[in-house]
Amino acid sequence: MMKRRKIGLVGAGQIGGTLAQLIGLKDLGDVALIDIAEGMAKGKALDLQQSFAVSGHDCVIEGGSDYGLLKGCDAVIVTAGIPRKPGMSRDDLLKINAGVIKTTALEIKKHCPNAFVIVITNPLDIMVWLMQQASGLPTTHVIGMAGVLDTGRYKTFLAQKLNVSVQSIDAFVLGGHGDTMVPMPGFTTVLGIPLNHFIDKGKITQKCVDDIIERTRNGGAEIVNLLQTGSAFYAPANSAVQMLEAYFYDQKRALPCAAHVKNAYGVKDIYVGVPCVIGAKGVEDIIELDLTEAEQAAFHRSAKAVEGLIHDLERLNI
Ligand code: A3D
Repeated sequence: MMKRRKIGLVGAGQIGGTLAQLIGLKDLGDVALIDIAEGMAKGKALDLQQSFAVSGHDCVIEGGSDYGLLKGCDAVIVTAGIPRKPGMSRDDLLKINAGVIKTTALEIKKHCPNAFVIVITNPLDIMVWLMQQASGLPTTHVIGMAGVLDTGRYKTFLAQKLNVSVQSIDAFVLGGHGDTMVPMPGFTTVLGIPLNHFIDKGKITQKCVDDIIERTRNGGAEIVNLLQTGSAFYAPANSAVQMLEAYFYDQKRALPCAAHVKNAYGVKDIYVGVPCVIGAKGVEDIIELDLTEAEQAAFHRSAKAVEGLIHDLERLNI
């Protein structure tokens, strides 16, 4: 008999709540929703449980502030942390969120050391690095969500411009999350046909592709400015669920994720966005590509930014 899966969600904010809903509606398993704001975790759990009763989904969802709820989880998705507030320095934010990740890492190690862990908390690449270091979980089982979301944004804008379904577009982004992300137009295709063909045929201009890349890089900020409070949460949650499904269903799906790179792309022992294969063993492979000089330089800038943050953590004694 197959046991029901259990998914721990640390952080019951915008993304955490959306994740819980998606997991329930997709019948991926039971949910433990944990947040320092106990009432919010309990309240959202109760609301969602009642919503599952309406749609006839069997997901059992518990909420609270006790990390003991993580016991028996097969996977954990971490969104806990605070956003940067006015007047707060980058170091302040790094310190606070690093503290949250460290605590969470130790609790995961204690309650569900065999879980597959997906980190979403920003600053992403360094938070996922810290999660692995502090938990001691295998690098195959600690991964960060960013590339799937960034790729989703890139594909959205391209599909709109080319007037084709997003389903026909294949693409990925490389490098760290945020300003240093490296979209890869050279590896973008529509029905397997390289994007360059569409530029040659006048379906889209190079300038337009460049603008789309820029808009993708600023995709998070664009939504923050529109929402006024908070940041994107539907697409980030959907992206993490895609990674979770690849693991649960042993899809061996190639996805761009913040993964541990032991020695590839000219970097060693850091977490950075690379195309990886996710299956039942976690991160089963990292796909290495021959990059152009410009792509390699952009990737290095991205990796350097992550290394800089590792030094910041040491400097701040974290
Ligand atoms: P939000 O709605 O603020 O939820 C975060 C939750 O974490 C809040 O409910 C807090 O109460 C909770 N929390 C804070 N400290 C703790 C703690 N010590 N233990 C347990 N819970 C705690 O944010 P959100 O859901 O919109 O975003 C969550 C995170 O994801 C933020 O760090 C965002 O910056 C980040 N994010 C990353 C991406 C990427 O692509 C990497 C995209 C969007 C958001």
